[in-house]
Amino acid sequence: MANYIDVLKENKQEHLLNYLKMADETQKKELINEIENINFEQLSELYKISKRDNEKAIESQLIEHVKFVDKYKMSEDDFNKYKETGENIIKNGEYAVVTMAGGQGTRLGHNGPKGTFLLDVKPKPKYLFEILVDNIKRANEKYGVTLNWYIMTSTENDAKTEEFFEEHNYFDYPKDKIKFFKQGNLPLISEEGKLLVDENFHIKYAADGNGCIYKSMRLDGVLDDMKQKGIKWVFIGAVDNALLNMVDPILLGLTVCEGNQIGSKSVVKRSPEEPVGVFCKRNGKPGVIEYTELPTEMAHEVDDDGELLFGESHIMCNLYSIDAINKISKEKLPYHSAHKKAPFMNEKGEIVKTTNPNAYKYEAFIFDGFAFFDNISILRGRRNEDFAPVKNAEGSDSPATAVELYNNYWKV
Ligand code: UD2
Repeated sequence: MANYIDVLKENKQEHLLNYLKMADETQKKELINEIENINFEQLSELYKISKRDNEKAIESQLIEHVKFVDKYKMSEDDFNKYKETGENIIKNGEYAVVTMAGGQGTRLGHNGPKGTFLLDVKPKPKYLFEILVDNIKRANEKYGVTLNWYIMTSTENDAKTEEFFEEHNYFDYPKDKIKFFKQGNLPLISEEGKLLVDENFHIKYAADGNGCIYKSMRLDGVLDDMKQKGIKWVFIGAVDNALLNMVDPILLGLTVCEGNQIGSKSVVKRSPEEPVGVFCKRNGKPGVIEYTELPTEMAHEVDDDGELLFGESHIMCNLYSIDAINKISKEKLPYHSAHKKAPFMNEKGEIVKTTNPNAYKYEAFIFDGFAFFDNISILRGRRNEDFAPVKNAEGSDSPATAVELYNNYWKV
């Protein structure tokens, strides 16, 4: 008896044997290979996470406020000190930028990598990746450098992303200054704890979250490449912010002058329900509580001036010393589960598309890396200068809202 059959039975995944009976020889061989590579210990850990009460977990932690510096309330001396400190590092070629582009654009309804979404901005429509490359080109011009740009993709969108850059000739950016690297995957698990199979008889996996970027940077040689190039400070940002500034000497200078290894930019939360993480200290360490896990009453708590107590929003503008990334890359970040609709093939060979969430997806969150440090520098910016997310097809954080913010900022 093949030992994978025993292993499946021991781990309550014997339903996969029925798919083996249905598959043709090639599909059967591939599925057995996948079964033999399942990390069953991780599988049971992940399934336990989906049963965790996140609100209770947060209520059991000491949650305190985290200090921030408002870019528009600092003294001119401080501003100039941070600016000079940050600009010197950039001019010395010790700065690099990283874009996390492995997420799916599900909420946007865009068929393809999110960075390939065409935003109808003025004077001419631009792809999200094009907006980012223009941001880097402006910094290159200003500081007399050619910044190295590292782009994290996922198994799902890697090929299409690289094809897109080839088709657009890397937007005339020097090709040898752009390096793609891939994040990993984690299995989807049904509500009953079972692995799902797709129409091609493959076990269903999904990208393992932007928190896996640190490990991927180490395993994919990005960290070594940066060290070899003398990079000392690294910005990591999202792909879906039309006002993202990846080269902000004030954020860099503030972090260096405060003697911190990590920094991040914030904006004031728009409303208790805004789908952003909020900065705080968790058990004395810098952290972010994600919108999917922030207890409702905490989200609505206000201070004496009526301001949201948890209103300092994480907007995916994160800064690290190279040593900080190296340190986090060797740590185990927690996984978070999300209840998602996941089409799958049932044991009759039918493709099942549920109207309600039917499975759990698991991700590590980038800001959980902050917990390995005592402090973080937070620079509060302004929404209309720093944050124009493109998340939903319609309504808030949509292409329409991002286009308006972008056109107003660039006064076009
Ligand atoms: C993210 C932040 C949230 C807030 C919001 C602002 C996290 C965990 N949450 O929420 O706190 O800052 O953005 O818009 O970051 N990505 C990958 N691989 C993955 C998953 C995501 O590269 O496996 C990238 C994705 O391409 C994007 C960024 O991470 O650049 C944020 O992704 P998201 O859409 O999953 O995060 P969101 O909007 O739920």
